Amino acid sequence: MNIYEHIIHRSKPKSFAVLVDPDNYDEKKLTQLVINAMECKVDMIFVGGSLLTDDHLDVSISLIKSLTNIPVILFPGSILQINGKADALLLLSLISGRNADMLIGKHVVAAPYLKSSKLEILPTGYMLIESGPITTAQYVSNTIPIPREKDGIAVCTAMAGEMLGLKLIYMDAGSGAQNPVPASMIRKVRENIGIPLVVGGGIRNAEQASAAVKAGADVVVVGNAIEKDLSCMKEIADAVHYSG
Ligand code: 1GP
Repeated sequence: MNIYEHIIHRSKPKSFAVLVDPDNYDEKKLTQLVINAMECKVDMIFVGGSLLTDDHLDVSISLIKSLTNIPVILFPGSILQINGKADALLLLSLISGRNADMLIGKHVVAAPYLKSSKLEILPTGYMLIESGPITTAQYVSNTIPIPREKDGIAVCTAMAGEMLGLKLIYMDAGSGAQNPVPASMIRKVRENIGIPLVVGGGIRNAEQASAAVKAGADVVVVGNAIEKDLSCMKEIADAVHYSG
């Protein structure tokens, strides 16, 4: 079973993904993270960032792969973050924005590299949701996020993404967001699409993770909170796995 089939067939429990920004982990910290991830039954490790400034991506993926069988999925902030040592790649089309490069341009450049890699490609409708102060993802992508009270825009955007043939919808408040994606918006999007829904950005505790799952998230992604305090991984993982 490939990673997408695994997500599709797994209605319960929901999946928990930890996001690793390679700039923020050294070898010791990343090793500890992976050990904890195995103990907490983390389902996927996302690797990437809107803006990587150190050249740690390759070495980080190699280290994770040497320690665990948890699938490693690239969450690329740019085409520089393609790496064949990972298992899969979220091919993100930034459908909440109107930046042609992020919708299709970068994908054209990346296509031949992706085709010759063994990466499983996960075509993903990526939606940035307003979350407070401007996030790095919003700034770097040069796009306006969907206003957090405009559920209708989010629903229509996700529906269009599904109709275009995208296989996942990822609603992201942005890494380190002040506020996570509102539960009401997650619920309305969930009610109107049939493909799996990934939700992340600004989720810092079990309560927020549980709210996302109860609203309909199939995959919950947490990066910053775990980066800051590894000890919160267990309760967030349990909230995702047991709230559905
Ligand atoms: C960001 O959804 C991810 O793209 C995770 O966000 O780092 O805020 O948990 P955090």
